Amino acid sequence: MASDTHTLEADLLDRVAAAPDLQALEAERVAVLGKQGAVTALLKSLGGMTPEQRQVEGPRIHALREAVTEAIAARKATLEAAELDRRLATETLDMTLPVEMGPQGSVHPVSQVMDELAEIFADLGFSVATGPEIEDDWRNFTALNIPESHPARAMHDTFYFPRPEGGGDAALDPGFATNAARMLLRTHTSPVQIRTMQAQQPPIYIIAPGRTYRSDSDATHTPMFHQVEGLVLDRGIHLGHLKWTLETFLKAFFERDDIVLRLRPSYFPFTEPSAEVDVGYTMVGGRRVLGGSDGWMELLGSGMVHPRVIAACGLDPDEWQGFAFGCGIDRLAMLKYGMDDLRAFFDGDLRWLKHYGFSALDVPTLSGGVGA
Ligand code: 2NM
Repeated sequence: MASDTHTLEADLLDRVAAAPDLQALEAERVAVLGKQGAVTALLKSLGGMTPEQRQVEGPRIHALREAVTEAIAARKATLEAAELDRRLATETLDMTLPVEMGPQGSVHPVSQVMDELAEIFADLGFSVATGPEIEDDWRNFTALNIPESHPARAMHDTFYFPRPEGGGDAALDPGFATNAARMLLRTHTSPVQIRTMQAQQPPIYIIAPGRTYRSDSDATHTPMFHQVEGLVLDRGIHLGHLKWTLETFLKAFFERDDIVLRLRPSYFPFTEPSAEVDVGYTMVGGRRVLGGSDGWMELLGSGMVHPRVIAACGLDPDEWQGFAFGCGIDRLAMLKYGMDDLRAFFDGDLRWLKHYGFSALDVPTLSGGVGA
């Protein structure tokens, strides 16, 4: 019996050591230690032995089971280590490959158009000027030759801040009208032009894009909207410069050579003379497309800067003349990229942004096309 157990043990250990893979080893384990296994059968045979036999055979059989169990565990560890080595060697991951999902998010059409404007006007020698959205009454109205009685000052148009306690009115610009220091949300970006004229000597060639606010809300008006205004102040500037600049800008922006402008006499307090600028359009499949001149749509306001505005900024209007213009950026974006509901611009709807947004890498350049 003793030599039987020894022979069996040697045989089993050989087979365990020879198991080529984890699957074969598991089959071996079941054949030896499973319910019908060889060693299990030996353990069962203990029941039919006399106590004397059991005393001798018991420890041998248990030792055999112990030895085989250990051998299987050792072989399993070896095979698992080999399997891991094999996977590490074959399942390589190239960390230099681009990630599967590209960058999420997109550039809002308003931002895209602002970048396009900056690019087009930079090519004409203009720089971008910015200023605060919270302004004082003087820079937003008075300096622009908008008298106290002007309808634009009516409470329903302008978002005013409450007057400071104890009436600190004259604190900001002492010497001006008592309302001068009253704070408000700018109703146009013109105060940026005022700040620029106050701060630097001409020649001045700037555009001022940014957020503006008016207490107005319907299908075509939002309380916050975006404007771009331009200002040129130099010697000998006349209406011809204004028309050429706007024509050149619109041709570049809409990427068409057949853009036609029509200047209509108009009135703004801050320009004299003033002109409404209409752009010709043609009907294409029931849609108005800029270019040609089947009809006219009003797109910009403009004019020669009023001498009183130049003087209010501390400059001599006999020495410096200039033109200015303004238009809505949101409207420019709608016309160029075909959106029809202004309110959707500021809803923050991810599906809308995904559809109308631009890639962060799609930077407008004159050489690459500003409408790309
Ligand atoms: C417009 C139309 C016409 C304008 C005037 C000025 C300033 F500061 F130079 F006087 N800035 N912007 C202007 C002129 C704006 O927007 C429809």
